[in-house]
Amino acid sequence: MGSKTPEGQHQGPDPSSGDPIAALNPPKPAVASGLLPGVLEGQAEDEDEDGNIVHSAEPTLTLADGEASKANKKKKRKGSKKKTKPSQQTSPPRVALAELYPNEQYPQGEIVEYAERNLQRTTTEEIRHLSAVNDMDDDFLRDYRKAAEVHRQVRQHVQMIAKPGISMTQLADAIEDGVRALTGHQALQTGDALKGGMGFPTGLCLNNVAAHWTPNPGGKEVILQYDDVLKVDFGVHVNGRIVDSAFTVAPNPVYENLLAAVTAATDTGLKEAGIDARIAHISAAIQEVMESYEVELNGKTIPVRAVRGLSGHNILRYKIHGDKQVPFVKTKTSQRMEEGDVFAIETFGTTGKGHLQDDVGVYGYGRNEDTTSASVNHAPASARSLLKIIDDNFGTLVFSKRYLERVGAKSDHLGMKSLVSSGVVECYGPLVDVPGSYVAQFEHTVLLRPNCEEVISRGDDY
Ligand SMILES: [Co+2]
Repeated sequence: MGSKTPEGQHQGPDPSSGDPIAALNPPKPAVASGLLPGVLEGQAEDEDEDGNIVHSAEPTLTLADGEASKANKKKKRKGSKKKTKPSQQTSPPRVALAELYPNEQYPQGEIVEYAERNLQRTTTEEIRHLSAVNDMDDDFLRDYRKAAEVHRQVRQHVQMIAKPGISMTQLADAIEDGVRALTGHQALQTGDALKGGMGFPTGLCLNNVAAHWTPNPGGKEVILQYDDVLKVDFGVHVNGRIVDSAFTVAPNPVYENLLAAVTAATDTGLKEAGIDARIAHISAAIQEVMESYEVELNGKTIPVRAVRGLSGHNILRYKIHGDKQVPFVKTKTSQRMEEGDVFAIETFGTTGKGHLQDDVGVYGYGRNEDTTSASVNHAPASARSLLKIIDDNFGTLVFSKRYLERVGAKSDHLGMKSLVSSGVVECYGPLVDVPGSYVAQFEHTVLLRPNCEEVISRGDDY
């Protein structure tokens, strides 16, 4: 989910806020986030011939029609340690990850070594100490890796069914049903959605709609066409650890260069990310790569532009947008990435103007954590009851009308207007480039661990 770039203001939480939710993201010194690189206690990891760490046994995919699976093609581990053989994922995906990985050793993401300047942070003693003081421990990595594996397994299915003729509601259902089954949280009982499941409203944005569109209950059905460019942006969270990752589907190969531009731009952002990395430098590098591409559409050569008005962002616990932003265009900022940060590195490229406008419609709602329930003491009863539903089920997670209906509230709840106008709840709407333009997006979540960067959402697909 892209972070809307604020105009001339610094966006971020107020660390002095007395809200209980803020206690989940305590201000921390710029120190450690994770564990030692390599083998964690009790964790089975293998190395291939080149010394690279490879994934633990991956579950194979069982297709309903009995077709052979491609999911285990890159299995190359030479196991000597005893492991429980995981059972198989189904298509559509419905087997909970807890069942596939009974020992909770979820595959790690792509490990990227830092440049030399960080090599001094290597004594295990020091790292153990830093990990301990930082609320980022075994549980943190386990939850993040689980959420990432759910994302990979669900998107594998989505990529299979995202063909011309499918509706946006069918795609959203496929994503949301898959994520809920695999995290093991159906989000039907009060509070269950806070334990695991959707990290934010499922984004399904077509063509010039860059971000923040989702099918709403009762809305007009939208069908994927051969010439469409569809951004699929969804989040999975486990205990508030949100994986934010997106890809673009374009059935017509004429958009190949547009997709190549955003893939290369996002990979550049990931490569440049690191402890102490200057965000201004990363943004400039992203823009340079993105704008070196051009697309030919209807015999016309169109330069790919990096989109303004959206940014990559850091992610906090239960909070998709933290206080740091990574624009896709050269920007003056002295902000740096820090050890322990989690970043969503995403880029958007367009054949249009690159400047986004707000469009009508609702993508989702999110609790403003700087306000307390006291701010609605004088609000209508309907607003107060809705706020209780929101706090009990979503906390500071951004949610859609579909998610609200799932917990039994009306999607056009009477109290919502009052909560939005009083600033207790923020409302997010679609962001669009000029009509006739095409926007593409790729996005990964990366953990800046003490000794390495872990691109947690990396898969065989992207
Ligand atoms: Co995002």
